[in-house]
Amino acid sequence: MKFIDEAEITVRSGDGGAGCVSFRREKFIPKGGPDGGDGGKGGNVLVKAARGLHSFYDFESRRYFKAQNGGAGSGKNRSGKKGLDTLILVPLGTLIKDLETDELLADLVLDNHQIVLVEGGEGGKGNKHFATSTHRTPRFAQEGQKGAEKRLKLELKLIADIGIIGLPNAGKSTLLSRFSSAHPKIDKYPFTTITPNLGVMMFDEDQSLTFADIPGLIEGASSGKGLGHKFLQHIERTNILLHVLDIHRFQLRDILRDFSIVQTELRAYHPSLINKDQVIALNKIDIAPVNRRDIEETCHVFHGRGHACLAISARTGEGLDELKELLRNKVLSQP
Ligand SMILES: Nc1nc2c(ncn2[C@@H]2O[C@H](COP(=O)(O)OP(=O)(O)OP(=O)(O)O)[C@@H](O)[C@H]2O)c(=O)[nH]1
Ligand SMILES: [Mg+2]
Repeated sequence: MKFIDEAEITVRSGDGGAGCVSFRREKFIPKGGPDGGDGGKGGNVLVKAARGLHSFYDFESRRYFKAQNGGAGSGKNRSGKKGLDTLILVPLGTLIKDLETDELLADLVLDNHQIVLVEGGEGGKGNKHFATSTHRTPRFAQEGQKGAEKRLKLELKLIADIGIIGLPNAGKSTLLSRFSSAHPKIDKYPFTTITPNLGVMMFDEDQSLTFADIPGLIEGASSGKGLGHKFLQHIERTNILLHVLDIHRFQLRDILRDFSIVQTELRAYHPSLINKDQVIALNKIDIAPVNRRDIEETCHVFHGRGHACLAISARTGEGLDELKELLRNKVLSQP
């Protein structure tokens, strides 16, 4: 399914139903008093975050959401029906802004978190409310209040525990496919991944880690090179970054250069990304001309910069159990 992380929609709540003008007309009760019922309240438009949704795909085909109007009141003090609410489902991590003012109205990060976007109009009061001792036969009732309309901008910032980052072709998606049941596209060309992939790694019944695999970054991504850097919004909320470095042409200098290209791009997007805990995965060890000392030396450099570091092969599976454990412990030890 197509991945879409921006959408504009219009929501409109239901109008309140009109109050009713009516008088009791029963046999043997001449000159009955007013008995016009109230109009029903208009329906609300609500939004709810639902696990299992990962994109705004549905808003491609529907951009206008209207709740039902309230029913009019009727005689014999019968109130009008309340208008039905309209519920919009969005992925976890959806930000809702007022399109005109850019004001943030909601940030839905928890499953089932629900808010009212526009409240339905109140129903009008029936004529029975307007009877007084001096005016016993009010021939008027209130109109229902009109519903409200809002134009909204939706933005998605995925919720994941770990963001997988690196240059194109480093093996990010291969790693995601190893860690989860996700089936991202994998190929030997750069920019195979063009939109983020989410994957969930289960440890046991109630413990899991969610990974976000994003497109590759290249030098100058922040000024639009490659696929740009806007997709970094999807790792903004992760606590840990898993930085995959391709070491198949093993040269410490090249590895450090690749690393720093990505760091520079992260910083250019937002300096806070640099402060995230970053784990280094030296990938493609199966084809790298290295021995243990080379790896130790390389990892030593990263340790010196405060990063955990492991050599792995996303293809053969080497080192992956160790990496899983490391990530799990890191996530578990977070506040
Ligand atoms: N030999 C070897 N090849 C690997 C390994 N991991 C990934 N590859 C290969 O490297 C190529 C790129 O893998 P992807 O997983 O698509 O890389 P990516 O980082 O997601 O690339 P983009 O989506 O383009 O940024 C594919 O041909 C993979 O089969 C590994 O551990 N060893
Ligand atoms: Mg990929």
